[in-house]
Order: sequence, then structure tokens, then C-alpha cells
Amino acid sequence: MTDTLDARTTQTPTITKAYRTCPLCEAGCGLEITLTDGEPTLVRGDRDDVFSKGFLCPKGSAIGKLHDDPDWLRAPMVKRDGAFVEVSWDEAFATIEAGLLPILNEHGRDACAMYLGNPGAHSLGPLLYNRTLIKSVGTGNIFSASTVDQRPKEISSGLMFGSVAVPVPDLDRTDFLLMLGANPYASNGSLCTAPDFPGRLERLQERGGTVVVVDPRRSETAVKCDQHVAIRPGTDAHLLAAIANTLIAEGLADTERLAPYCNGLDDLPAALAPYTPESVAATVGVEAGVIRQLASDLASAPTAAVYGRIGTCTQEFGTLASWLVDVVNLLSGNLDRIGGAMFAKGAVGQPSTKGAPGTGRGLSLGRSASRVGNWPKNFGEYPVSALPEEIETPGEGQVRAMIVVGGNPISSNPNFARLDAAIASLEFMVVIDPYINETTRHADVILPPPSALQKSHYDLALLNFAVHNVANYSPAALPLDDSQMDEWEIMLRLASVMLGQASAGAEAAQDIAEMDEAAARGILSSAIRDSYGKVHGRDVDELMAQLVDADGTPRTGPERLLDILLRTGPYGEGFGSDPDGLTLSQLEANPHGIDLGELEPNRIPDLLRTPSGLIEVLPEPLAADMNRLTASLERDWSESMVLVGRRHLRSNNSWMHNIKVLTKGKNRCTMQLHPDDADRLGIEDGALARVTSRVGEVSLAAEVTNGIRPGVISIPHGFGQNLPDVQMAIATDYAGVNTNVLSDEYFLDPVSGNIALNGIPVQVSAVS
Ligand SMILES: Nc1nc2c(c(=O)[nH]1)N[C@H]1C(S)=C(S)[C@@H](COP(=O)(O)OP(=O)(O)OC[C@H]3O[C@@H](n4cnc5c(=O)[nH]c(N)nc54)[C@H](O)[C@@H]3O)O[C@H]1N2
Ligand SMILES: Nc1nc2c(c(=O)[nH]1)N[C@H]1C(S)=C(S)[C@@H](COP(=O)(O)OP(=O)(O)OC[C@H]3O[C@@H](n4cnc5c(=O)[nH]c(N)nc54)[C@H](O)[C@@H]3O)O[C@H]1N2
Ligand code: SF4
Ligand SMILES: [Mo]
Repeated sequence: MTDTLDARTTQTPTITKAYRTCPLCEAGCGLEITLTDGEPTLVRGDRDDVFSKGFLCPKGSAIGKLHDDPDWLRAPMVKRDGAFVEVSWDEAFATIEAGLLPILNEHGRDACAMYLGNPGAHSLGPLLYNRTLIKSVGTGNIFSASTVDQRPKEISSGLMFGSVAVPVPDLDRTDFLLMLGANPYASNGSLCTAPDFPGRLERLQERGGTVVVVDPRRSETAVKCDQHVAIRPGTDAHLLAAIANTLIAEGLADTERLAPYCNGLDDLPAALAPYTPESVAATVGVEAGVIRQLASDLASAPTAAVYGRIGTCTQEFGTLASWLVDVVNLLSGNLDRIGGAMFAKGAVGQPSTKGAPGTGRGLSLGRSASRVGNWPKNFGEYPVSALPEEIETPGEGQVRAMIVVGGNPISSNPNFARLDAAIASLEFMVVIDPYINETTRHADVILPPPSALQKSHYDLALLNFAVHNVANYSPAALPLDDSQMDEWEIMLRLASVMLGQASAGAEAAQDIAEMDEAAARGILSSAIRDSYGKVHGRDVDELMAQLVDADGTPRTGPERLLDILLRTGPYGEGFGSDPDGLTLSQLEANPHGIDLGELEPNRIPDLLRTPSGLIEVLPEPLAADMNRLTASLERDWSESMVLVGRRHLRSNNSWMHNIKVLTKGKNRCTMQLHPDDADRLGIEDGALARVTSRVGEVSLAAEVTNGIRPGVISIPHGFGQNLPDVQMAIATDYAGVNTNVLSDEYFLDPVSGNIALNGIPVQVSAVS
């Protein structure tokens, strides 16, 4: 990155600073990037950032290294005779036109599946133009990383509150935090946007508050907390049901404030009756007295919040657990109040700030089902379980081609072997991705986006889960190379090809401009139709004309769409109707962000979008699923060893293992197991152990530690890059094994279709 001595060093280098939000995880920290002659030479936390106030983690500080990674593709690649060759953009899109369109013309649009990955939630191109691309492909076969992640929480919120309004713990003001299945000391938080989450927990403790962590492992967060409850994996719903039941049975529930806005509150006691601390103790693996105490601590704390994340979502009872988190928040009197579980109000409006306040269409589940496995479609997507079978199973509607936008399903989805074979069998695949990795090695065409430093950014999605209301826009810190295209333009050009429009030249540019304008007009039109919105009844052309930057230059691309969303959002200036309100120009003038204030209490009932206009306390699909939970109380939970995951501070799912500063140090891809299990199985610390599940087998080094519950093993995900044709030199060297060789595409939470990546039954043995 820094040049060695050469002629240039005798001149005084030009040093500039760029400020931007880090897009690498959900925390959204402000970065201060020092550019020396246009090269990133130093990354620090931006001390003036209104939200992160200088916090930075090792990943954020490596963002310059990520930009400089020699394996990050800087020009499109096309596969010829089994090998990738670099081509021009025109050639890449012409190859897609020639290879993909005929398949769709012959077999119909559903023949092309789409998979949308996690970095898409952190990048303006996919965030703003995925919809245009999906429409252009015209397929119903949409998949995403959401069903290996947060879908249960989206569904529980959708059912209870009518939209994906997810309560977040009011970290900075609460007195008591009960945190299940989250390890923010490693992950920096999720569905709870909080830069310096660890620091916020420390301050919570410093002001006399209490942090309780429920986790089968003594995670980095559990080590720091006041109480660690080493739960049996997959039983958070049982635990929370027992806490909820105890609150009711012992007269500790405090629902007076919200009762007028609740439907089904009176049905809760019967639904929760089977779950007493005593009846769940053996299942949960936690003493009844501890459960009872948790209920009473929650009730007696001046304010308290319950927060559940990946360990509560990616498990067998994920939707029930996600729902019960908020049932306990409600019963303990902490939902929607200061210090409790509160709703963020992002500057880019969400369904909960659009349309008629207090009512809406709500969420109905599974209105259509997948062709082969009959999996329900929710939020426009099938669960990833359906993907391999849709590729493998012949017949009308068979998936023969795929477009992947910023995802690595072969690494991140369950049953590696099956999915790898299925994706390898596709007739054509296009990916928008910077690396040649487990998934993209099978592509016919790779369209690489520029690095994070070369793209503008606004956290459209994640600021709606923030613990403080802020808005923060970053322009690109570095220009594109001549060989590069911005990600949003790649998406629109692909969309144009999918519509059978021009794939090259001035005509293609014209098509992109038209699609971009159509996207802007589409967003404006829906804002204009909202009779409760700021621009109701206005004229699209009139508003379009106002979309200019501070110099009066007309905006295009993501900035134009973002400006519309901000101006029509809850803080927006409404195209003149609220002159002091927010615009993109204001954010551009405030590179450290704009503070929009503390989370507001009493958002209920206005925030609700349920047809009843009430909080659906016991939604029908969840009431039905309680039977499955109750049946599981009869199960012998100790029958099998089970596998859970974990994350490390210096990782990011499957794609940040190619940066030396992040991978150095001791081997992290180990199987953690308890000394009792190690003794019983004859496995020594550091020795090779074999793990087998219904679908696969891996061997890896054992790490014997009493920081894990007996009967549980833990393997981190995101490893296993040592596959043929992967071109990520450092990651391949550092490969380890992919734990999704073991995860099972049919072991899932049926309500959401979300894969259970935790609590997977496995057999463990020593390798002699
Ligand atoms: N450094 C780093 N940060 C990341 C990521 C990364 O890969 N690396 N990924 C990002 C992404 S995409 C996400 S979604 C977030 C996730 O953020 P978190 O939800 O904080 O995820 P983890 O750090 O995996 O912590 C999950 C914890 O759940 C525990 N657990 C497993 N099974 C169970 C169970 O059944 N019950 C309970 N109560 N606990 C269980 C695990 O032991 C683990 O400690 O992190 C984001 N941030
Ligand atoms: N066993 C197990 N499996 C898991 C999890 C677990 O806890 N345990 N966690 C799950 C979770 S929470 C998630 S979110 C999923 C993630 O699943 P995915 O989203 O499918 O996979 P990622 O590993 O995030 O890979 C992201 C891909 O995006 C590419 N990429 C990086 N930056 C950009 C960019 O700016 N633009 C584009 N277009 N592409 C980019 C990378 O090269 C990589 O190929 O994994 C899930 N899988
Ligand atoms: S915590 Fe997340 S957002 Fe903050 S610097 Fe680290 S990777 Fe970036
Ligand atoms: Mo995730």
C-alpha cells in the first residue's frame, strides 16, 4: 500500500482525509481515511462521527487493505474453456446476452433463480436497484441469505406489529439487558445497530446495570457479563416461554400501559401454561430457580430489555423464540418505553412510517409455495432449502441458471456438497462479486463491483435498527479505475440485458439512464400516492426537477433515489413542505452525520401496521407452532451431541479471510468441546476430530475448553476456501473446514423456513 522509496518520495505527498461509514458490518462506524496521493494509508475511527465517536474494530481498520487486495477483481471475467479470462464490460454483457437470454426464452423466466447475499444489505447499488434487477429477470425463484439469518425475527415482528419494525434494546439507557444468542464482542451487534456495542455494555454495567447472557458457550460477551446462562442449544423459546409464564403466574406482569393496544393478551396465559420453570428445566438445561430469578430480575429492574439474535433465529424454534423475546418485553412492561425495547426511526422511511398511522395490511404468511418442496414464500422469497431441489428436479419451472448478487451460498448455505453439485450443474451463472470463491468459481460471468472505498454509502436498512436515530451519508472516497463500473450501474446494465435491450455502447448507457429514471419516478409516485405522506398529490415532474445537488447539478443514480427517500422520509423536507427537514445535500454538508435524537417512546400505536390496529400478541401461526414446542418438551434432548456456530472479531462471514492482518494468529477454525466430552470420546486438545451429521462429515482440530456446555460443540462458519479454482491466495492458505458441510437443508424452523444452523445433531469421534 505505501510505496517503497522511489523518485516520487522526494516530492511532498498530497494528504487528504475522507470520512465515511464503514459498510463491513451492521455497526456502521464512521471512518476517517487518510489518503496519501490518493492511496488509503491510514484508517482511524472518526472521532466526530455522531454515532460511533471514534470507535473502530480491526475489520474497519483493514478497509484500505481490502481495497488493495490483489485478488479483488477489477475487471469482468468470463469463463472460456474452463478458465476465467479478463474481458471488457461490453464483452461480459454480450456473453450474458448470448448465454442466459436463450435459456429464459426457451424455458421461461423462472428458469433463472436469483440469490441475494448479505453484502447487498450494506451497499447502495443492491439496496436500491435489486428490485429493478429482479423485475427485469421476471423470476419467482428468489432466494437470499435472509433464510440463513434473520427471517424469524422479520416474521415475528411482521405478525405482531404489522411490518418489519424490530424492537432494539435501548442500550444506552437500560438498567438490565437479557441477551440471548448474540455475541456482540465478536459481531459488533446485529439487528441492533450500535457502534461500539461492547463499550455501550460496559457503560451499562458502570452505571449499575446488569447484563445477562444466554449462550451455550461462554462467549467473549458472556465473559464480560454479570451472569451467564449456559442454555442447551435450540431451547430459547422454552426458556422465554417459562419466563413469560412466570411473569404472569407470579403477578409480575406489567401490561397496563400497552393493554389497550393489544389483541390476544388474555389468551397468553393458556398458551404459556405448559411452560413453568420446572417443566422446561430439563429441556433448557437450566435450573428452575435460575429461570424464576430471571423473571423476577426483569420485572424488578427499573427498566429492562430482552434482545435475541443469531442463536435465537437460526435454530429449530427461531420464530417462536423471536416472538417470545418481544412477549417478555411486553409482559415486563418494557416494550416501547425508555430503557426498554424500542423502535428506531430511520431517516429513510420504513413501512411503519408510511401510510395510515396505526393500521395496515400486516403480514400474511406463505401465500404461494415452491414447485418441488412446497416451501412457503415469504417476503417474496423461498427458503434456501428449496434452492438445490429446484435446480436438481426436472420439469417445467426447473432452475437452469442463476444470478447471484453479493452472496456466497455454497459457503454460507446448508449442505455444502449438495448445493455445490447443484450450482455446478447450472447451464449458466452470472455473479456480481469481487472474488473468485466457492460459489463464483462456477460462474460463467463475474461482474466485479468496486471496493467499499470507491462506492458512496448510506445504511438504508440498518439505521432502522439503530439504538440512536442518526443519518450518515458517505460519498465515494476513491475514484473508479478505468476498468471498473459502479455497482449500481452493473446492476442496471444487467437488468437491461435481461429485458432484451442493448448490451453495449451508447444505447446501453441510454437504457441504464432510463431505468434509473424509472426507478426514481417509481419511488416518487408511491410517495405521492401516500395520502398521509409529505408529498401527497404533488406532481412527479415537479419533484423530479428539484432533485439537484448543492451546486444545482441534477442528481442521478443512488444519490437521486436516496435524496427522494430522505426528503419524503419521517425527517424529510418534503420537497419544500417542511423546509427545515432533511435532504441529501444536508447530509453531504455534514460528513460526520446528523444526530436525529434518542429513540422515542410511545411509538405504539402509530407505528402499528396490523389490520386490527393492535399488537397481535398471539398471532395465529405462532399459536399453532406452540404445539410443536410443547411436543418437544417430551424429547430426550441429551440424546445427541449438537453443533453450534461462532464468529470471530476479525472475520466477516465467508469473505474477509483474504486479508493477512485479519487472519494472522492462531488457528480459529477449531471444534470447541467440553473437557468431559473430550475425555469420554478420547479427544485431546489440538488433536484431529471427526464430526458427522446427517448430510456430511468434516475433520478438524479439537479445542478443549470449559467455555462450552457439555454435549455441545462449536465450529465457526465462513471457512473452507481451499477448493479447486478458488482464487483467494490468503484465504486458501488459511482455509480450515466449512461447517456447512454439516448443516442440514431440511433441519429448519418451519414457520419461517429459516435454516437451523445451531443445535444440529452430530456424532463426534477421535481421528486415530
Ligand atoms: N466479526 C464478525 N462480525 C460479524 C459477522 C462475522 O462473520 N464476523 N457477521 C455479521 C452477520 S451477517 C451477522 S447476522 C451478525 C450476527 O451477530 P450475532 O448474533 O452476535 O452472532 P454471533 O457472534 O455468531 O453470536 C451468536 C451466539 O449465539 C450462540 N448460540 C448458538 N446457538 C445458540 C442457541 O441455541 N441459543 C442461544 N441462546 N445461543 C446460541 C453462539 O454460541 C454465539 O455465541 O454478525 C455480523 N457481524
Ligand atoms: N453455519 C453457519 N452458516 C451461516 C451463518 C452461521 O452463523 N453459521 N451465518 C449466516 C448469516 S447470518 C449470513 S448473513 C449468511 C451470509 O451469506 P452470504 O451473503 O451468501 O455470504 P457471505 O459470506 O456474506 O458472502 C458474501 C459474498 O459477497 C461478496 N462481496 C463482498 N463485498 C461485496 C460487494 O460490495 N458487492 C458485491 N456484489 N459482493 C460483495 C463476497 O465476495 C462474497 O462472495 O451466512 C449464513 N451462514
Ligand atoms: S464494527 Fe463493523 S462497522 Fe465498525 S469498524 Fe468494525 S466492521 Fe466496520
Ligand atoms: Mo447475517
